[in-house]
Amino acid sequence: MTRLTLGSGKGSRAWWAFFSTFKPVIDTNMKYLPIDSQLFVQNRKQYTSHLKPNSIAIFNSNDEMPFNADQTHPWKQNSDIFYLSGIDQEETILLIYPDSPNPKYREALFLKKTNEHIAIWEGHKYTEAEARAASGIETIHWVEDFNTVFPMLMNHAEHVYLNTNENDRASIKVPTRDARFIEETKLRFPMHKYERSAPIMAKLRTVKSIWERDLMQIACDITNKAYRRVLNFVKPGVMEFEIEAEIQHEFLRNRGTRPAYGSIIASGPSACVLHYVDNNLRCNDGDLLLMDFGVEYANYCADLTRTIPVSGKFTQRQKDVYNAVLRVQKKAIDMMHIGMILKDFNAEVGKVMESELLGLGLISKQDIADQNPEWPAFKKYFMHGTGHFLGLDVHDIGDHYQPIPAGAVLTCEPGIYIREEGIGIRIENDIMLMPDGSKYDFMKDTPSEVEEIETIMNSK
Ligand SMILES: [Mn+2]
Repeated sequence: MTRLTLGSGKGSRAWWAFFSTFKPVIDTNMKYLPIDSQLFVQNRKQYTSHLKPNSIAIFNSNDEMPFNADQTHPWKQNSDIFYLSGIDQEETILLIYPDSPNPKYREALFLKKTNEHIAIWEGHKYTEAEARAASGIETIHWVEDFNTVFPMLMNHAEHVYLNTNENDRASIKVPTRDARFIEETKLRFPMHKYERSAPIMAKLRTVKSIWERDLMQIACDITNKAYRRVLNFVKPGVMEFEIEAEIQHEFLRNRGTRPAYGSIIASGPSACVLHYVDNNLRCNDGDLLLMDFGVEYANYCADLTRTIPVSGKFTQRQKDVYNAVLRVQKKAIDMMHIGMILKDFNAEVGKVMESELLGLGLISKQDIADQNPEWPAFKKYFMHGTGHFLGLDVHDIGDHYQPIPAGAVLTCEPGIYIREEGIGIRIENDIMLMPDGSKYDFMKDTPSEVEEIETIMNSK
């Protein structure tokens, strides 16, 4: 089996160049190329180091959500089980029991059974050998064996770590497989000591390894290609959904799984609607076009925003506002540092934005003097935060109240939205805080200067 080593730290260029010549040796059902299983081996090692003695931990896949008839919604693996196993398949269970009396069950995977019949009707599922190679886990069972193995191990374990979705932004309306498993297990084994995996996962997943950085760089490179494609496509009269289609085309032909979130393709006044995803309007001459999109590659997300002139040339007013946003973004990236707290960072960037808005004549010194400290004057034109964690999820897990560790990846996305002028501008890059104090910009090759944008848009 061909394994690519992504951990060399030499960056993604060589890896990217490899794309054109690479012929996958194994026939997996994934579009992305195989990932070095060391990533998952190391992740499990770190996770295990946080467990109390004699603990068993269980992680479940996400459900396939019914659509209509016999269809299901597009499926994404649960980020935690993927992070710990690399297995990208529904109905998977991961068991971790470092002190298992039977060493075979220090770690084990339970997978959806495959056979010739299933392969013909549903397509390829992991074979035992493939699951072993992808995860680095030796013990592979079919999922129906779980109900025999698990109770037997539970008789020896003291603590049980179960997984809950504790993302601050999540509003959970449907019980997940993990949630149902918690209910069943607590009913069946009421006398065990239950613990939460979520705080451990948040801590671990916030810090990206060099393997993860390389995967995220691939996602950002694909996203950059889509952006450049669009720069040569946009002209007055095109529909927003035609632009969205160009982006999707570029995502898929580069092994992207799908958009990491609903693409925002917002021309003119729509750009002031922060989560505009209708994408059904015509792009008019003289308007700006705000595009917020990113691909999902190997479950990792890119998150890019660029704002361009539909005509290929900014008006003076658009350029002034645009450059104000760009200056705020550059200063904000400079201000990002290991140990910062997200809330404080937002407040500091707010100060920079305040002075730019004064310069543009959008707010006055009096507005600032009279402002409500809970909702400062700059919020009228910049009403969202500057950044969020990014990784396996676009709004990735991470603690907003704790100092941000080295290895964290955050977006940096200031914006100015002037509804009365039909101007909405946001510029977003993805930044990793490197252990040496430097900042790694995943979007450094994704043009954001006025001149670069205009030059590319006007060259064909
Ligand atoms: Mn974002």
